[in-house]
Amino acid sequence: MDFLQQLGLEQENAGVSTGAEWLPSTGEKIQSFSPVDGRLIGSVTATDKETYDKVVAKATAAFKEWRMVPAPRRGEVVRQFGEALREKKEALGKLVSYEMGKSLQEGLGEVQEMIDICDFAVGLSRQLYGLTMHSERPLHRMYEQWHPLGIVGIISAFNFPVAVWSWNTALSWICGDVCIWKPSEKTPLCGIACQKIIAEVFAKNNVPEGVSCLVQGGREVGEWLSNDTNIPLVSATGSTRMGKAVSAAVAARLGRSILELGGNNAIIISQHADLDMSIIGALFGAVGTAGQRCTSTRRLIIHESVYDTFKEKLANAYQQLSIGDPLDTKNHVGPLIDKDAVKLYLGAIEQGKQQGATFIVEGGVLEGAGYESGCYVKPCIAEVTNDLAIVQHETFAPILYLIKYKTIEEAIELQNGVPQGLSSAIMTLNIRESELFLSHAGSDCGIANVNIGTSGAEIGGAFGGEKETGGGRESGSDAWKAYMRRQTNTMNWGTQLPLAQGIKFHI
Ligand code: UN1
Repeated sequence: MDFLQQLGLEQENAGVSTGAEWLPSTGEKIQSFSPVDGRLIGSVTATDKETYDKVVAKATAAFKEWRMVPAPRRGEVVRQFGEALREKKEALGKLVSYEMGKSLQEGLGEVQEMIDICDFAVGLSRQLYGLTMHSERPLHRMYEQWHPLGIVGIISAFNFPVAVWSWNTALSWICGDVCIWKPSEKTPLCGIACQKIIAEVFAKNNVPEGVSCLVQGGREVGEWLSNDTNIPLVSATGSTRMGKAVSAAVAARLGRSILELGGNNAIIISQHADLDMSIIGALFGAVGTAGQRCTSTRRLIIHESVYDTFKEKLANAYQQLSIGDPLDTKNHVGPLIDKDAVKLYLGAIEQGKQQGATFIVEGGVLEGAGYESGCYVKPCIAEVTNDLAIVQHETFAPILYLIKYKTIEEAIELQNGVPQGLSSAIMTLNIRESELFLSHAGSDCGIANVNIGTSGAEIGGAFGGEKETGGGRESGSDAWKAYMRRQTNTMNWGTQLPLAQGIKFHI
């Protein structure tokens, strides 16, 4: 386990940090067990309220300094962060794989997303553009500026334990904001490793303590962040249930939130699809990361004329999957995050059966050598109708539902007929179908793809979705605007004070 040492991880770690400084706290010890082999990797100490308040005070003071650093200079620090990640890519990718359970390729891919968002943010640090407008009054000028917001609270999930933090921090930092991050209590060591990497970069650049803060803990710590009027923006990734609680708490104090919640993503497989290509898209989408991406493919909506052929090809492909240690690159599917996730997976299969789902590839928990952690499960496939309660619900596991359709309009209705709205795709070589799918009468999701699957979005686009997915956008495009406050400025350079809307006011 060289990577643990390379990342500076100890058996017991302080969990709270404002940068180079690690703060003692009296919170509970969170133990991190690997789903790969069930071994204890290490522990961290959660934050208590008093220590949390110290972190907020430090971050508040740091913001006053950091916001005055020119944005391109902040970008230069983020560039160096990207360089540090390039050096640590192998070690951090292994930690992600070992602590979270995704394949090593995907662990490395996640660190690559961090590197990519740093590159994106560096360029952006010279492009935080506002518009200029023509004033209706003579000798006046109007324009808008984007100013830093303050502290950004980041609540991230176990499934992307490092990348989601970096999407938020890389943008926040170039925007002049400071961050307080609460990683998932299921992947606390990923949090420690990232904080150590950034602390080194910040120290070299004399960035004040408090620009990158880490707090550890469960729901209670998330509630402190959500209710804290010192924190103008909370960016939360996780379940819809968690998102609703964060959203309500932040809205009650009229703060802002960016919510990136559950998906129930479908691929429409048309009769005009390249079926071989569609198999790869569907397979990776459904079983990649053991079905634990918010963009994982949960439903396949297949045209009746190709339904049986596709079903057979897919079931064959499932037989080829090797399930096991995700650090061994010959395996396709690793474990679920923990035994609670296994229970939810089994519960969903049971409920599916009760509600009328017919399993054509059976699920189950794997036992025996290599599966000692109890977290390895078989990816499974069920034939269903879209209205089953279990199909309407996001289960974070490799359970794939097949649904049959007759017309493209019906397929789009089925695709949209769930409470969530994150990612969607159509496999077709027919341009009328693909254009309809992408039109305003088409997919209602934040992400809509043609001839690729639902997962694996690039960082350059805005990432997020509609309806119960929460409406937030992170990462690329102009998602940065959510991390800043817009100010409209009107300048009068004349000798009169004309009022807008033609109002005359004399004394
Ligand atoms: C998530 O699952 O929360 O599009 C993020 C993807 C990845 C990000 C997923 N780039 O699958």
